Amino acid sequence: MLKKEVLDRLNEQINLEHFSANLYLSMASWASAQGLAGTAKFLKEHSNEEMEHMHKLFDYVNETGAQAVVGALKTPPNEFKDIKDVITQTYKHEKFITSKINSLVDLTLTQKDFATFNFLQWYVAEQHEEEALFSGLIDKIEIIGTDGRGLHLIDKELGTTIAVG
Ligand code: OFO
Repeated sequence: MLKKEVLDRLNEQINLEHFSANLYLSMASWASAQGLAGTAKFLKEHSNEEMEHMHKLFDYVNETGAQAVVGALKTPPNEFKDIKDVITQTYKHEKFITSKINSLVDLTLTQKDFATFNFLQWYVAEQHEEEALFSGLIDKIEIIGTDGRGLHLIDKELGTTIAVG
């Protein structure tokens, strides 16, 4: 049985993953409106991955016999400066999610909840992959540049980039 502190934080994480899905969906919509079809495809796929992360947590909580809570979501931003701004914000958001996962893992250790600790290892590995992906994309954008041909190349590259997770 889950301890209340752990359950509350798992439910908070469900909400955060759900928000991440909406954030990337909003970014995909912005990209589509700018004519950046590859970027829109990549971000929409990434949004779907976040929904899976949310469902994985949701199922885990319910499997323990506790009740997963689906909470309210704040509206994600829908205006962005340019493609670099989008990917930079994504990287920043993932670093925030990593800090939330890490503190949740820490809580499971202090609460001696080793089953949840074990379950969360998938998220620890996932966050490492996502941070590496987005930081690598920022490096590419900086090398290629975002003027005319550069923007076209980045959009093409994103269209073939597989969302991790
Ligand atoms: Fe973006 O990763 Fe979920 O957890």
